[in-house]
Amino acid sequence: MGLRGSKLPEAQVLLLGLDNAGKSTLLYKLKHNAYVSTVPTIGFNVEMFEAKKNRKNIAVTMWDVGGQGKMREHWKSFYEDAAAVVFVVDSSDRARMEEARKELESALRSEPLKGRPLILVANKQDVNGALTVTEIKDTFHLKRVCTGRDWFVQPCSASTGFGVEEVFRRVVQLAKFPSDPGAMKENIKDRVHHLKTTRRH
Ligand SMILES: Nc1nc2c(ncn2[C@@H]2O[C@H](COP(=O)(O)OP(=O)(O)OP(=O)(O)O)[C@@H](O)[C@H]2O)c(=O)[nH]1
Ligand SMILES: [Mg+2]
Repeated sequence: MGLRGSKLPEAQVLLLGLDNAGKSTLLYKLKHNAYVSTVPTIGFNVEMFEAKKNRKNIAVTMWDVGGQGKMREHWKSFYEDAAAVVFVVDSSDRARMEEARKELESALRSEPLKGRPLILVANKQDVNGALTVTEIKDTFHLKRVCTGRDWFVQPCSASTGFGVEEVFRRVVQLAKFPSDPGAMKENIKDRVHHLKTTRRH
């Protein structure tokens, strides 16, 4: 993965979540600061952002992969290079919370995503009866499934813009960039670990 053209230290960020969670709405709200009417994503959308971290310019590439049943089979092809996962949940869809929990857990259990930070976006907070951050944390057993990784739950409404900038700020904070202090050492450690574990199969 990676978009050509940027010479800045770059991190690939993966937007995951069930269909209708609001991933594409979030992506376009971030990119254009506007509500964009979406259709279910077949394949993926990708956008690049520039920001600052530790007073250095950095680039964030966000991959928004379709969340419909058939599309989820393709999620794993994006895992390898993901510096962070943003998992978007429709907080008002109580009926599908368990389905979302299972998908998140299965993604986080995969080898390439081991130790990668998670930003869980509790989206659609503008809808009456939406689960709160505390309820989401409990429902997703986040303390347990996020052992060994940095994580944060951000309340958000991708359509109104509430919490959207905070999502991005957390992404920049938690994702590792090549310019971060000690990042080279970490990258090499990750790479060796990955090679060791994939060789076994
Ligand atoms: N009320 C409300 N509706 C939202 C919000 N975010 C997204 N939506 C709506 O939810 C629907 C689905 O949004 P999408 O962004 O297309 O969902 P998605 O996660 O990209 O779905 P797939 O591409 O199928 O994986 C659209 O009708 C959006 O307008 C929100 O914060 N609040
Ligand atoms: Mg979409």
